[in-house]
Amino acid sequence: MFKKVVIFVILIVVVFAPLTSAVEYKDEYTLSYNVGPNFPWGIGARYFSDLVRERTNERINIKAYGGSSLAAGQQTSVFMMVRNGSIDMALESTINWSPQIKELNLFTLPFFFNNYEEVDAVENGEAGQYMLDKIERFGIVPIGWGENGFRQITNNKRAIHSPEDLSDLKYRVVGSKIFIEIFQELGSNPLTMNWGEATTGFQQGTVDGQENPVNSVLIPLKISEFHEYMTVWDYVIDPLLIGINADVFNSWTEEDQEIVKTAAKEALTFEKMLVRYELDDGTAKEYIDEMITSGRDLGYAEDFLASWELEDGSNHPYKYLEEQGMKINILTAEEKAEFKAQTRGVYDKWKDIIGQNIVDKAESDIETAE
Ligand code: X2X
Repeated sequence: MFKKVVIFVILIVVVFAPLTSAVEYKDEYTLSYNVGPNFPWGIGARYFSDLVRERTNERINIKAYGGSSLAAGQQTSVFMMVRNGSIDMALESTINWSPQIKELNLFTLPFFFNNYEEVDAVENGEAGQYMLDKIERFGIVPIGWGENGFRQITNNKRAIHSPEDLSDLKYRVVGSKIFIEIFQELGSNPLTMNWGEATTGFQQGTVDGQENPVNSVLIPLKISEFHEYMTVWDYVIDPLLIGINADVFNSWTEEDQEIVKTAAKEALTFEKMLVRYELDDGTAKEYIDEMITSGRDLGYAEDFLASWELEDGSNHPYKYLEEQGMKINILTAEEKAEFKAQTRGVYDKWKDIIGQNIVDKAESDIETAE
């Protein structure tokens, strides 16, 4: 009997050992992001991959590719490529994934979000969870929220105070339907372009203007070289997400999955604070300044801040752009109300497309957090 048990145990070990040992790891994993390495997305991607490499003792090596180059610049194709495994993971704007995950258009409902507290409440609340679950059902494991920021408009013709000021201007927008509809409803002429073509469009004057967040894109892009006017209207918020192909994620040990998740949270909090630097109530600056002096080498983030330092050594995004020759106007409450009223049709239409249930969830997330 004893002999039989021993043989049985040996058999079990021999047959199942290959299944229980970890699946082979790849030498390198690809991560896609849109825009360049010196932009906060690039900095976030680098910080994330550094943390993962260190904490997994180089078991997981992530190589980040900017400019959506893994998708030949087609930023709205990245979701499908992570899904089918041709890219392992992405640090991506919710706008670029919104053609596939319609709920992500919640962030682009015109004038829905009023401040960062509301954005955080929705990301960390039921509405945010609903979106993450939906992404996961598509075979991508989302592991944390970062940020591109509230998107502002710039152009080379005039300051924008009312929808009429926009009416004869050509605007570059991302290839996502809701953007086209918002600009059309405002009487303007939107043109869809991938980010990779947009700068050429500004240089050659194919378009008069564009919309993007300040710290995250406009400052590192040096928008003042193309456009003289910026209008702060905070009309939509643009979060980022890190999402990993589910087969890749599941090929890692549980311990490594936890390391990757924690690294994403830390790197994305850092990235989020960088894009809110001097645009919030002071929390972001305090956080970043403390991190930079904490001993860890975050030289790439220091270089980013140094690239838009004012003469007195401080950083302020609007003052900096003004020093670069831009004219900046922040919409008054009355001016904003006019834009909000004029885009109400898009809001109502998209509320139905996104789903009333998720809009309700978002509203209650915001109320609960207050
Ligand atoms: O294309 C844009 O405008 C950008 C860089 O903000 C996004 O990827 C959404």
